[in-house]
Amino acid sequence: MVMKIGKVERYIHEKLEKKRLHFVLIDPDDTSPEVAGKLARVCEELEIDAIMVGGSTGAEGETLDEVVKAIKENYSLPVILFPGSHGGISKYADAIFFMSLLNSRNPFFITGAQALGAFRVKKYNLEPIPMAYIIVEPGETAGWVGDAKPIPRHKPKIAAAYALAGQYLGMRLVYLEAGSGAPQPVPETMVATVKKAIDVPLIVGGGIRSGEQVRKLVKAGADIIVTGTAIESAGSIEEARKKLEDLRRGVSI
Ligand code: 1GP
Repeated sequence: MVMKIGKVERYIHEKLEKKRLHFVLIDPDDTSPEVAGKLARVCEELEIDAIMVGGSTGAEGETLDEVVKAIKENYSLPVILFPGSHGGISKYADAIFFMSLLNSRNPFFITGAQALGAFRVKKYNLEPIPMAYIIVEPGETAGWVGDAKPIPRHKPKIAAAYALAGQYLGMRLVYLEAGSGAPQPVPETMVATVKKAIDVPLIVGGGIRSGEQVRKLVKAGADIIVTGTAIESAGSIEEARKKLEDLRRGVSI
C-alpha cells in the first residue's frame, strides 16, 4: 500500500515552494475561546499560514474543543493540533502534528502517548503529520513536562543528529523547540547545521518575539516559524495585530 499525504501536509509543501511560512500557536490553557476567536480573525486578515493549538499543561477536553471551534469560526486556513500528550486531541481541528519528543528520557513522550492517542486520531479522521520534536535548552515547560534531555545550545551537531534520525525514522517535519517563552530562540548556527543535515522542512519555535529574530532564523534555514507568547502577551487585539505584522515581515524577507 502506498501512503498518501493528506490535504494539510500538501498545503504546507505547496506553500513552501513559494515562501517561508509563519504559524501562530494558541495555547487554550492561556487563551479563552473568545480571545482565540478574535486572534484567529486577525490571523485570517493577515493570511497567517496556519494556526497551531496546544500546550504542555491543561490544553485538553472541553477547554481545547471550545478554543478550536472558536478559531475555526474565524479562520479558513488549516488548524493543526500541537499536543502535549494524548489529551491534546480535538475532533474539530483539521490535522495533528503526530509528534515524538525524540530527546525525551521518558518513552511515554516518544511512543507511549502516541499509542494512547492513535485510535482517537483515526476515529476523528484527523490528518496525522509525523513530526520529530526536538527540545533545545532551556526547553521551558515543554522540556520539563516532556522529561527532555535538552540539546545544549552550543552543540548544534547533536540537534542535527536527532533531526536526521527523525527523518530516517520516517518523520516528515522536524521541529526545533527552545520552549514557549524562552529568553532566546534556538541559536542560528544550530538552525543552519540542522537544515544542512536534513531534507524535510524545518520548523523553529520558542522565544521568537521580533521580526528581526524571524528574519535571522529564516536566513539561517528555518522553513516555518512558530510564535505564540509574542501575540498572547499583547495587551489588546490591536497590539497583537501590530506584533503579527512585524513577525510576518521577517518571514517574507
Ligand atoms: C512553543 O515554539 C512554541 O511550543 C512557541 O513559543 O510561545 O515562545 O512563541 P513562544
